[in-house]
Amino acid sequence: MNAIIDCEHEYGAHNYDPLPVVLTRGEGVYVWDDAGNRYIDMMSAYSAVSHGHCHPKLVNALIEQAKKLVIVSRSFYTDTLGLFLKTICEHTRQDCALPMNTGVEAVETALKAARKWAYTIKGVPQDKAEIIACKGNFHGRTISVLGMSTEPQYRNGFGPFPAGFKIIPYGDAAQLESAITPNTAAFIVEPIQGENGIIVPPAGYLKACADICQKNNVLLICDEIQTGLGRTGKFLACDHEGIAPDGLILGKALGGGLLPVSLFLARKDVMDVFTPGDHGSTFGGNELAAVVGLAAVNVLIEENLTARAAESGADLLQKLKQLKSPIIADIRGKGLLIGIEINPRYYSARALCLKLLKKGILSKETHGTVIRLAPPLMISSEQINTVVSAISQVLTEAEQEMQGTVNKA
Ligand code: IF1
Repeated sequence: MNAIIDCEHEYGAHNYDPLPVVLTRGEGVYVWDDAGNRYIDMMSAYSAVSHGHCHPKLVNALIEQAKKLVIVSRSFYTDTLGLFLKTICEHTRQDCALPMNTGVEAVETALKAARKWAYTIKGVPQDKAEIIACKGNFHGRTISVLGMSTEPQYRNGFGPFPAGFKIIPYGDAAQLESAITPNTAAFIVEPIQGENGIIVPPAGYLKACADICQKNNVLLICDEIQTGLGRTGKFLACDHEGIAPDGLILGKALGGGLLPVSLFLARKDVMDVFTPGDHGSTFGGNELAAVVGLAAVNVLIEENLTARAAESGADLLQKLKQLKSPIIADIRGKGLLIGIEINPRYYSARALCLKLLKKGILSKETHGTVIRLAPPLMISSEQINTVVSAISQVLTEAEQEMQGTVNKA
């Protein structure tokens, strides 16, 4: 293991601080390390592997298409992109979609659409469009998207950033209303803030924001790159509040855990601001991505993964809430997007993740104090029980260590 880690350390940028494990194989909820140890993956690659690792139907779809035609550029039509876009528009009740690759590329697409819609449809003066985002947001790491970020570490050393963004607190619709001006193009928001620590806003927040946006002719754009595609127990997290945003961003699991596939979806009048040559991407909407993306949506439906996420998530949340420990500050989430907030005065979230690793559970802390639990959506109740038992054991170990230090003191 060490030689592999040393090699990555020597030749790779140090932009991550991985846990000390070298993974070599994945199947469903499980991954194996280079010593043959098996782990339950509670990270699913930040929700990109909702279907489970190396899903046979998705891998076969990829292999068969890879033998036929992979990419010809958008200079030509292909026989799969239309069906993929039609299918995802029907499931999300959006009029049309623009395919990209990574999540942040789809976010950039959304920002460009919102600005051009503001200038050409709403009548905002050129270069005066404002886009409102929330404190604690995470929409990706390009320099323009970081223009909205409030996280010092993601911004330090990378300025200057483009203008045109306004930040409001998350979870308070009244703050949105008071931030809107005649130049406001859009409000971009995560239905649940993932990176910020699985922050679930008050019930009714999204609906209130949707009403405020409609009243003020402001586009509501929901970033469902992490919360979408069944993760929170509904096809979209927006569905919990029965709203259909004016713009929607999908990514991660849309690629079936096999390759990057993302989309910006929107109302027709918004998407129609793009004219040929306005925007594009070499790999955006390639034949392979369209086939895998379509298969990912179909498997999500066929295997009823959204309902399973709702049921398993409720089961996991309820069992976690029964764990009583001073180390736990809060347990929160929706569906299979759950966070355990650790009280930093008592223990470190990363240290607990290292203990969980030794017990065959893969997880990772986010924002320093929150342990993210976001497994593949087909996790079984037995596997959930194994995870809860391991968490209970590591909490007990941590408390004994704390007690030990108290006794020594
Ligand atoms: C990292 C976070 C999770 C996202 C939302 C857009 C993007 C993401 C809501 C951009 C990406 C990833 C990025 C990855 C870690 C991971 C992450 F902690 F960074 F925020 F999941 F919570 N909108 N999130 O969550 O999509 O361009 O990456 O495909 O950058 O370390 P991307």
